[in-house]
Amino acid sequence: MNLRFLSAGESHGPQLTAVVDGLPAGLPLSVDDVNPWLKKRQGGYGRGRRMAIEADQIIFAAGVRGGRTTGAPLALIIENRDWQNWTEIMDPAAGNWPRRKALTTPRPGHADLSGGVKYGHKDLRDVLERASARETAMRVAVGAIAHKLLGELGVESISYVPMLGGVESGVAFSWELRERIENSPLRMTDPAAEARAITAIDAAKAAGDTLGGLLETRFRGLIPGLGSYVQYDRKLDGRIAQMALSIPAVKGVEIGEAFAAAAKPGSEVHDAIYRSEERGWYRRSNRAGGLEGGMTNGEELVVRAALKPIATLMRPLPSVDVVSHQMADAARERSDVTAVPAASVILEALTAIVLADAYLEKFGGDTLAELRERVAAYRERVREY
Ligand code: EPS
Repeated sequence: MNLRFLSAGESHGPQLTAVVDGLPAGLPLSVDDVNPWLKKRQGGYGRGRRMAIEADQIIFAAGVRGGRTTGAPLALIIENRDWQNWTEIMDPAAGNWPRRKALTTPRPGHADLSGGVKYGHKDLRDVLERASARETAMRVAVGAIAHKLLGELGVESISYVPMLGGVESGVAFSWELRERIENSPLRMTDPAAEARAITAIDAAKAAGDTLGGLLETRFRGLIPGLGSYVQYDRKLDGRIAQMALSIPAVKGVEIGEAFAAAAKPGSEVHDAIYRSEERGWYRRSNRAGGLEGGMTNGEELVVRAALKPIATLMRPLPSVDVVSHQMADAARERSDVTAVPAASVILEALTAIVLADAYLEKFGGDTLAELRERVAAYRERVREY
């Protein structure tokens, strides 16, 4: 891995922290490259009261000087405003049992039970604080930086919601709809579907229920040949799928038209190859979603993921108390009704990390200038191939 990072931080602890290693020196970088992503991730109709408390801002604590990366590891911080209300409960010093706000009734579909069994916690807050999707704020910050690097290499991206709570968008994606998507409370292409999905979210909220959906991200301007077919762990589709499935509540990933293609003959699935002086190598269809043989093929990358409904239900499912072993309703925590629009932004950001890593793997480069030269030379070779 060329672009490496680790994050730490609890949902109601003082802050989220990350160390990012492997970025070239000379990448222009300011908080304005990251904060709009954090804001987008916080948005979307159907989010809970927590998002009214937070206003996520990135702090560069190392690795950036004078608006540029230095080549040293980046240290990133996002403070949790809500921590002010949790200082006693989250205090690292030894405390009394039972703790205030201890959680002992695991939520079906959440990490609570398996995490408690695994780490021996009876206050399941010790599990949920880290299992919380709050953690994705920091990964989106890392993704925003990866996206900035990709932008320098001529790559652009988008994310949107093709379906929420069973309400499908009736308007096919196109890049011209970018502004509509960015201004939509659900990141949907279709205003009519959006209105119906908002009604569905309101109904789910009234019923104490939650909704899932589909997320899609696209990247264009990619070179062919990122990733490799030669070894299983170098295949880019596998690397993207791993990253996508690491988003809390994502349970399925699709590249291109994979699930529909499974029912069709090969002649209707594969994308015929063309070449012209003007366009170089190209396809007239992109059912493969930009990946063949574990490598980019130069067409648009299309990644879709399925997000299950959030596990915290205000009208909870049956569960068993881990202390008393009596049947009890699953825990109710303040939560979102749906986070599908936010998850689409997360999918886009995390895919950007995989792609930035793949560029650095193929081209190396200690400086952005070096990296750009090498990418430009390769593009020339691809044209002539
Ligand atoms: C989450 C529960 C909610 C969400 C949170 C994820 O937080 P709280 O328990 O503080 O109300 O708002 O998401 C975020 C904090 C975030 O930044 O996305 C959970 O249990 O996963």
